[in-house]
Parts: sequence; C-alpha cells; structure tokens
Amino acid sequence: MSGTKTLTIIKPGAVSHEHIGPILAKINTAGFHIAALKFFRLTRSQAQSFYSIHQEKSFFESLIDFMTSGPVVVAILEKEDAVAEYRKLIGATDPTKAEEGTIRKMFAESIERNAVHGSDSDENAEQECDFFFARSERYSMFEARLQKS
Ligand code: 3AN
Repeated sequence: MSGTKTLTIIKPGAVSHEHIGPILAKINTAGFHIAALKFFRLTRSQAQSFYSIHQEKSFFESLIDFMTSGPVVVAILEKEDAVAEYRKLIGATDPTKAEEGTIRKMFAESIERNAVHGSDSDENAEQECDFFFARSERYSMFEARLQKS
C-alpha cells in the first residue's frame, strides 16, 4: 500500500509574497490533513544535502542561493496516496507546463522559484519528515484514528 504522508516546503519566494495562507488553504481544500507545520531557515549545508541529487546540475548553486535566501515553511501532509496526490496538486516542476489550478501554476515565479517542494517517493517522504520534525511535533490523523479503534 502506498504511504499516507508527504513533506512540503513553501519556498522563500512564496513566503515573501504572502502566499503561505492561500497555499495552505488549497492544501486543506484538496483534502490533506496538516500533521505538522513550522517556519524553518535552511543552512547552506542543509540545502546542499537536501538537493544533493542535483549537485552536478548547472542550476545547483543558484538553487541553493534561493533556498537559503529567506525562511521557508515546512509541513507534513497526510492523505491516502499522499506523495502522488500532492504532486498532482502542485503540478509540473516548470510552472509554464503546470496545469491550470495547480499550486505551481498559481504561485510559481519560474522553474527555480516554483513555490513549493513535494516529496517524490514514500521513502524520501519518510526521510524528509524525519529531517524536519520530531515525533512530538506531529499530530497524525492516521495514528489518532488507529488509537481510537
Ligand atoms: P520537483 O521539485 O518537481 O521534484 P526536481 O526535484 O527535479 O523537481 O527539482 C528540484 C528543484 O530544483 C525544483 N523544485 C526547482 O526549484 C529546481 N529546478 C529543477 N529544474 C530546474 C531547472 N531546469 N532550472 C532551474 N531550477 C530547476
């Protein structure tokens, strides 16, 4: 069965343009539960390790500059099939290719300043959630339901 959580980062461009509220509203409206949420300031070495898969790419240094240029908002989102469902909601990496109504179509400024990150696999989602949040900082709907039943 596919996983029930994913990690999102609302990137510095969207934070500085006051898009946090509208993006979180879209996330809720699409049926995601926000299981953890906070502001975070990535250090250069944290950003480099987060995007290490892109370290040979021409845009790597610029991406690290951007991701460390201001605070981000990180959140754990829960839903059945969370990784795929959230990637559908955010749209393509390049906002010019993103579908109407997707978060990137609405809020991205460019392929680099593309408003939000979404985990790309269940395994990465687990690692990314553990990187940003302690267990005591989470309120999981799925775990709460299990405890009630
Ligand atoms: P996604 O965020 O959709 O999973 P990735 O993992 O391919 O996409 O890229 C990670 C981040 O790197 C993107 N969110 C974007 O900010 C940046 N990026 C990807 N491709 C480019 C590119 N061609 N030029 C500039 N920045 C890029």
